[in-house]
Amino acid sequence: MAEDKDNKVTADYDKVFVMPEEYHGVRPDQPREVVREKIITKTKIVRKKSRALPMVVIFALFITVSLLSYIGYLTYFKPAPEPEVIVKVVEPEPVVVEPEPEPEPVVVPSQEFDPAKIEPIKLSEMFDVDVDDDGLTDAEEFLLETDYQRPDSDQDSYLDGVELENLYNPIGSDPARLEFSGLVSTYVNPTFDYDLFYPKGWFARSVDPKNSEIVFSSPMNENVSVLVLENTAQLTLAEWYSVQIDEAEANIVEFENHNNMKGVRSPDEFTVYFARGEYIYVIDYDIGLKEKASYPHLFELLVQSFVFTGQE
Ligand SMILES: [Ca+2]
Ligand SMILES: [Ca+2]
Repeated sequence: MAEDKDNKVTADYDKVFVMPEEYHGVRPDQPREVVREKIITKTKIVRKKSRALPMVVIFALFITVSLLSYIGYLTYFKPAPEPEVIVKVVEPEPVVVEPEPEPEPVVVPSQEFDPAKIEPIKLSEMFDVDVDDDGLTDAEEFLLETDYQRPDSDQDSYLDGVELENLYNPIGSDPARLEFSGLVSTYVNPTFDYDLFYPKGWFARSVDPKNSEIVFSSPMNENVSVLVLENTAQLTLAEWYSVQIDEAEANIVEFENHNNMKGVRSPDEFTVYFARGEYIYVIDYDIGLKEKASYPHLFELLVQSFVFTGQE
């Protein structure tokens, strides 16, 4: 049997009553005001306690939620570390500057003239026009009155040029020999004992009283001269030539004419040399400033017909 706070008995079932906490320490003999004051004080304490607990719980929850939130943030929203920016410093390749090649030194040709090192223009490279290609230029055929359009003017199977070179008459067989054809004259040098043929129409004259230099002039202002020089040491032609002309011996060309006279030719073929005793005989063809030789085969006529006379 128990009573509720209104002291009403409830008999239906057993009830356990506990003295409220505010009555703890209250004795029944205490005056009512004191009891009342204690109860009020304890009630306030209890209320304060009852109010403080939720605040602690809420605060704890707040802390918990905050921690969880921070952990979640770190877990899911932690910003990925920024990629390490590797700054690769590329050093520029060194620029290789090729040094400019030094200019080739300008070779100044020596002022000394060395004819042996100069390849001359040969007479055979300067022949004038030869229409019928018979070995005589047109100018020579006009002078000799051969047919400049017929290689074999006298139809004897020998070309005009071949006949003249061999001292035969190119315009007939009677006379067969050139010296009797009337196409050439014979020059005789009484001082130095030689003679030779020169073409008709040419003029022969002695430059000096001793006949040491004879000039044969052509109507084309081309001349052939025969000059006699002293050779007291009686050098051979090769020796004399190398000393006088100061050219290499190998540059001269030995030859033998139709009178079996042995001589040498200059490299340019414009000069021929013969030797006898104390003299050198120089036969020289001069075309002046002309670029073409009109009478090269007539010059050759003088050379081929040259012969020593008298006693050495
Ligand atoms: Ca001809
Ligand atoms: Ca002929």
